[in-house]
Amino acid sequence: MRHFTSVHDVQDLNQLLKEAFELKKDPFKYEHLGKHKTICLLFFNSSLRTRLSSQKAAKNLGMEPIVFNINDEGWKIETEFGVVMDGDKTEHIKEAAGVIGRYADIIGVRAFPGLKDRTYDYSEPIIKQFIQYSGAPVVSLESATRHPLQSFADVITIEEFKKKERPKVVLSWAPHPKALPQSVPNSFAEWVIAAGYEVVITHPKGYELDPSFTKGATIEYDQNKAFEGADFIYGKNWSSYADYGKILNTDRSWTISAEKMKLTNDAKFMHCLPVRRNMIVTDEVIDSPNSIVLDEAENRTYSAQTVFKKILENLK
Ligand code: SN0
Repeated sequence: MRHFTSVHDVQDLNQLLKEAFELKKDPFKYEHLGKHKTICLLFFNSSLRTRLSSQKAAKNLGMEPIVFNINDEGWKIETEFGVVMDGDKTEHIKEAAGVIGRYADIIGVRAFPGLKDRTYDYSEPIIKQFIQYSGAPVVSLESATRHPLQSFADVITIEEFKKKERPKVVLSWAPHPKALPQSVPNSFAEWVIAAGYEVVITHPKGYELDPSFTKGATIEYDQNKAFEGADFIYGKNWSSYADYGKILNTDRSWTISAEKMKLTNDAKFMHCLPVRRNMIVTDEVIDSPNSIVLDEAENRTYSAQTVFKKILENLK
């Protein structure tokens, strides 16, 4: 593996899962692999789990992590080409990426979408420019359209908790006061489809995701019907893809409640976090024994560590 930006960078998902479980059992098995290697974790946006789990994963492999909140602490970065830089942007992404590539053996980048221009966001300018101009392997720490380390951790978690070979996994839209990216649901859909689960996506009309991420999933507009017999409920809000970046609905009848969970096959509740309590999910559900949100968060270390290990093995 050279870059990691989506499930398409994974040659063999079963093998990757095996390696993740090996690392979870014995996190320091490869503690010398990253000796004298540097990973730069670059954040254009906020983070809790991604930042901490990536640092921990890097340290478990013997790597030195440098964490840089570029928007708060760095020069303002210009990402457009051919512009006269006479405004507030000090440094071009071409030099910034090139410089970081001289310091780091691996670069992790988090850059959310602007949610204004769909074509621009879905062309993944930031992550692509880092790949092109840094000369280093690039790991997505959530890009405009995907959050692959989260989705990989989600699949690890489903594998740990599933009671049947092919569980029914339901991705449910839920209300939120802010316009959020489609990255987490896009990415979750493509990973759980690749894992071979029965995948159902439920959301109000107008919240259809880009169909290139959901091919192989069933779209069910009736949330109650979608929940019937589910083994896993994955709650998440996203803004509209069709009416790009817009909030079309804040209907709290979509909030994941104990009553809705009763329709399922004693399903586990999942969410990538951070989660807005009593908007996305009621206190009762997230505080119930069926909630596995902390297990998911714990597995972020092993999804990151597995990916960093694959990239390190490919460096030499
Ligand atoms: C991000 C998202 O993509 O939905 C990151 C999730 C890992 N979530 C948010 O930005 C939540 C913001 C909020 O105010 O609740």
